Amino acid sequence: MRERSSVVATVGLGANLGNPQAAVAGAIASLAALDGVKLVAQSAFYRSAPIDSSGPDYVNAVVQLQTNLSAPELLAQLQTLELGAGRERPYRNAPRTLDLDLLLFGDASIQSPSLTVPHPRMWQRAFVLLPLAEIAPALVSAALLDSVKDQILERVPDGNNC
Ligand code: A4P
Ligand code: MG
Repeated sequence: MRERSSVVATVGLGANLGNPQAAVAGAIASLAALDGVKLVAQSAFYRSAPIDSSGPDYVNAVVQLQTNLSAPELLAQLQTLELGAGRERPYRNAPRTLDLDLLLFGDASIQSPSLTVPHPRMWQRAFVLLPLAEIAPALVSAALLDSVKDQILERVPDGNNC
């Protein structure tokens, strides 16, 4: 069988129920431990008020993974981790113990009933763009960052992200 080529996937993590920092830190460790996945970059953690949502403040981070999984395979792994963290979906944008979004999959453009990549709302959200700019500055222009400057984000101090 032909070896599957590897891709850099970008994943956004968020949580605002339970212990959000522990949930995000635990999810990063779980992603790094997946078969066929290598953690190649990890942003700091950022705290912000819910956008188009409700409940306690969110903790967000962005990671880059080198993977030979396909995009649907990686999405399935993300959803398994969400369920393992007690994720429930009572309504759209409900507060959550863990949200793992596949933001980018190499330079792929994917539109299927269960997967849209790039994630359609990522470019409007400071909680995605600031951490992404930290680990992949070439992907985030100054104009994009300027367009979300009214969304207040607090960087969680280093050493305090677990
Ligand atoms: N799906 C399609 N494309 C994707 C993708 N690229 N990544 C499908 C992940 N899933 C994708 O997802 C619903 C369905 O989307 C999945 O079954 C999958 O097949 P979901 O996570 O259950 O639903 P959701 O939470 O309504 O959607 P999503 O996309 O996670 O919501 P948003 O738009 O990202 O908003 N405020 C702050 N400060 N921080 C946050 O993290 N998050 C949200 C969630 C709102 N406000 C926030 C934050
Ligand atoms: Mg999601």
